[in-house]
Amino acid sequence: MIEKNSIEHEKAVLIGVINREQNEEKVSEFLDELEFLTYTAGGEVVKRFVQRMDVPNPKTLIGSGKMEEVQAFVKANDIGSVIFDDELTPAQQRNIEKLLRCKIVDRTSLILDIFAQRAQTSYARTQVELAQYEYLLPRLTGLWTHLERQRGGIGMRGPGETEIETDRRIVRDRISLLKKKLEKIDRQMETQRGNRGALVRVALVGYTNVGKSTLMNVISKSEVFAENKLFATLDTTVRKVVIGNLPFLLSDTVGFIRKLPTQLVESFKSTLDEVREADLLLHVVDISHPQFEEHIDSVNKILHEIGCSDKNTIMVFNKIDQYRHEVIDSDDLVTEKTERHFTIEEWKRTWMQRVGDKAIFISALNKQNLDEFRKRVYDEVRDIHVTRFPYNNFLYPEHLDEY
Ligand SMILES: Nc1nc2c(ncn2[C@@H]2O[C@H](COP(=O)(O)OP(=O)(O)OP(=O)(O)O)[C@@H](O)[C@H]2O)c(=O)[nH]1
Ligand SMILES: [Mg+2]
Repeated sequence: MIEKNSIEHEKAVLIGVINREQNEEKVSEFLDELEFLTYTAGGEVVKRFVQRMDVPNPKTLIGSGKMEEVQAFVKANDIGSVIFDDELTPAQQRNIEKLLRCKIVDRTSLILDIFAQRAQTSYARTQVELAQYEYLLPRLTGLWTHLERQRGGIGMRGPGETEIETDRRIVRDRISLLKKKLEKIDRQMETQRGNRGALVRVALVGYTNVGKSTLMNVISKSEVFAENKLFATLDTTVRKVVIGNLPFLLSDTVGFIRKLPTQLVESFKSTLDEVREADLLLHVVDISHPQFEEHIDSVNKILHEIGCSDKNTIMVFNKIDQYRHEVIDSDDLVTEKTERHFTIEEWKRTWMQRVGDKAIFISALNKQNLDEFRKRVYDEVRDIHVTRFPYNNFLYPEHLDEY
């Protein structure tokens, strides 16, 4: 089921749609992210097609004129995959496949593909495989409904349906098998988590590629894989960290993304248990990313979905070394100042206003402001510890100079 590097070094084309919900600028941002996803999956984007339309074409998503343009380009340039930012219905996918005669990928299947490539442990692989089958199941139905309709009528129903049923059953059996396998691993991991004792648990969460693993590495002096690609981390790593003389557990886990496929959220349930069971979340943000505030919203949405929105959270704004604000020419009386022109100081003020001392600005890579970060985490962990063990205060020295 898991295909490795299925679109490696392939030439790809991206397709986005401008409508009432997403204006031109938004679509261009979405396609930037889709391009990064494509690159992470091993593909190379050679062209983007964007169409303005309020109602999507039920047959092919984009209009027939635009589709002809894409068709000609695909043929002339040896394109391996055409990647849509919007989710396609099974019927649209089939129709487009017939027209373009190359792989048709949507955002969800692209993300699933990356997860499949990146899954290292058998646990992660099982989770991804489950998500892939969950994605496949309704599409399988669609495929056969199409054939059913084509054959149609009396006499054709029997064998057709048997085939559909057989296919669906195979996939369903596989799904329940994978679920059982995961349940077993879950129980083992639960026991493992239970064995960790009474230490306070802190979890790094955030959008993908914001620097969670890098921060984990500098804080815990460990060697968690970090790179400038999306979803570098799929498995959860837990390390014991000591700040001052206060030990706690820090976990680094899978990054989030806008429209994270629901199948993935569901099958990564157990990986996300680490987040669910944490006493404190460090929500890491890449402040140098132009859409960082949207990223925060996406992460909060997923945290809400997994029942973690009320957790004690510190906002960690990372990559301050890389942040560049746009400067307005002082003679420029026309351009209005927007968030794009905020300096780090201004961002600090706005976020401090929102979350008080629960915001901190650092660079994990250049190790800027890490002492303040450590102190903030220390204070928070200590407070949790004190509430939990009110009589056990031997841990806290008078002077906290040595973090
Ligand atoms: N300039 C700069 N780059 C950073 C900083 N922190 C991390 N990076 C880079 O950002 C990229 C992503 O870092 P990771 O630590 O892998 O990010 P992550 O959040 O763990 O990503 P996923 O596991 O993919 O979700 C790497 O290329 C890091 O070197 C920072 O403070 N400044
Ligand atoms: Mg990571």
